Amino acid sequence: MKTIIARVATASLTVLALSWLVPATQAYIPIRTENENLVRWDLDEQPEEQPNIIEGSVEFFVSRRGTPDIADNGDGTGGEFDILRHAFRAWEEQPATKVDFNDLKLTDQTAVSGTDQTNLIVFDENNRTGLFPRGTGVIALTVLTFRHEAYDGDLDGHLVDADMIFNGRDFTFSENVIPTRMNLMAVAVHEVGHFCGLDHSFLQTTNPADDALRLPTMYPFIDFGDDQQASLDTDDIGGVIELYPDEEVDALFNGRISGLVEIDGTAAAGVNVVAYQGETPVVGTVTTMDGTYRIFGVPAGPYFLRTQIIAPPFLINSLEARLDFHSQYFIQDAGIAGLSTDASTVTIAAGKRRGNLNFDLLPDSVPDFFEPNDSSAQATLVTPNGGSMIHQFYFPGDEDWVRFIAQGGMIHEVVTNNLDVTADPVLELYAPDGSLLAVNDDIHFAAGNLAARIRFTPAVTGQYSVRITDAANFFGGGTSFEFRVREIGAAALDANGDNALDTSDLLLLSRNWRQPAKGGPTATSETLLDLLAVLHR
Ligand SMILES: [Ca+2]
Ligand SMILES: [Ca+2]
Ligand SMILES: [Ca+2]
Ligand SMILES: [Ca+2]
Ligand SMILES: [Zn+2]
Repeated sequence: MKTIIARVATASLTVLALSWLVPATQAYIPIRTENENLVRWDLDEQPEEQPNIIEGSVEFFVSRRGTPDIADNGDGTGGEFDILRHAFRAWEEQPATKVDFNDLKLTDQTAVSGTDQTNLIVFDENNRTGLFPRGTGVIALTVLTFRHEAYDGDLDGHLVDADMIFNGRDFTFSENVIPTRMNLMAVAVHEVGHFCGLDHSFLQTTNPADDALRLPTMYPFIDFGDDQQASLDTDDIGGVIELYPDEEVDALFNGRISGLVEIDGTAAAGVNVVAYQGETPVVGTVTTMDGTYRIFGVPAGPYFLRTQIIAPPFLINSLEARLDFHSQYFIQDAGIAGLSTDASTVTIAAGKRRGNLNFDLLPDSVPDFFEPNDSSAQATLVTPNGGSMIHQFYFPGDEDWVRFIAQGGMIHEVVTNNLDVTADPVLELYAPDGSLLAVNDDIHFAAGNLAARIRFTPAVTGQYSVRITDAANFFGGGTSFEFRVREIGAAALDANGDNALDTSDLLLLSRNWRQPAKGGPTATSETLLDLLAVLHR
């Protein structure tokens, strides 16, 4: 019998605590061995070598006791058992990945062991596993045990055991979304991501639907009654494709991106590289020790690539994060700010690989191209609907000024996004005559979204200015964020007057169209088409 030399990695899911919720951008990260090989199941392994892989499927057992929180049929069907089935299915049903799981089997076993080669799922109601000390806040844990060999060892990183333990003592799990309970599906889909070999991802952006943060499944925090992590994002899917690609299917939909990141000419590990469509981060990853990165599962289409500073090291035990750089931007000839060549549009075609997409970044001790921009006289001129600028505060009390020409009668938005670790920007908007028009600190503080946003409709065309400061006067590495000026559309189409154009305006206008007010202007079908065009721009 073969001796298993194993390393153990644990990854936990923690209750979302606002004081901890430091918005930072980070993308999917596969767990790696110290030799940087991927930690994953070898689906080709035979049962005599690896008893929990049977004909290419990973086998797992669930303690017959389940959880008392959710009613089931008593025979391993219904309730929590079906939720766990669906959680595994959420990953294996992704077409571009080969990862596959057997249907769950029931067991009387409740003892967790990383060396028994039995993948066990158990709800721990009294901390008999010893994994949940009082006050831990940890909702669930996945303990991975994998082989450890020399760098070129064929077996380095092969998973041999994965156990998933839910903290049933401190948390009540629910089948539905209940504000005081943990949605079991959301927690389980996250844990199955670890079971596959994925680490946490911090990719986040403002969700236009409710101004809360939109998070991938592998985000390490979850709140009571929140089920958004039950459905996989493109970022999660990119991770599982890297681990278990179905090359043929993947090539039908997705391309891949790779390159090298250097800071001041030196290879940089632990730097986030993220592919954006428009202003939305879609998928990304983190550079390895030699500064290279590979992003899998990039849906065909045009992208901007950006480097981002990743989350604070206390949240990441596997990587030395680089926090001391900024992406490069440049000022075009006309004095208008633009993206630098490191963020030119990259078009990804299905089945194709784009290599050598390299970054040479400046250390953050070098002020970015927009500095000095510390007064309205030094404000950087930008065009609405241009790319995002990445700003950072360089000294205590640093302020960044931006100016732009806004057309009268058009709704505009000045907005920050993708805040780094300690950034908490505040926006002040000034009229052409220098008077203060509006101030905003946080889009949605209660939901943990510290980004700032102001929407307004200028009566007349003119030059408006924005002063950006940090709410806590923080500066240096970790205070970067994106800033953008958008022209949203004509205020005349904003039927409900909320400075946004969306389907509620469409509904109001279409109602007007069907029932024109007597003697008033009649909206035409042409107007509706115009509105649709604006909405989909
Ligand atoms: Ca086990
Ligand atoms: Ca400044
Ligand atoms: Ca803020
Ligand atoms: Ca509206
Ligand atoms: Zn986790």
